[in-house]
Amino acid sequence: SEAKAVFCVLGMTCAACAGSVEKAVKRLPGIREAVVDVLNNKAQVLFYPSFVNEETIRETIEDVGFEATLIQ
Ligand code: 9UX
Repeated sequence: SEAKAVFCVLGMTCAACAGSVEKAVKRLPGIREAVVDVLNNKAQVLFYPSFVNEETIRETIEDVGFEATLIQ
């Protein structure tokens, strides 16, 4: 079944930052949806836990160049 994770993402300063985070997360296996809000420094991700987990998603966001913390 589906799970939801919300991350605080620091360092995004324009809409293209959010776009690159969304694109990278959506490339992972097991992602249902990723929505990144640059104004509120949030990334909300729906995923299938048998394919991917919160830590892999968090590290993927960091690999794009932003500090990410799981908040929910
Ligand atoms: Mo905007 Mo973000 O020009 O990494 S893309 S600041």
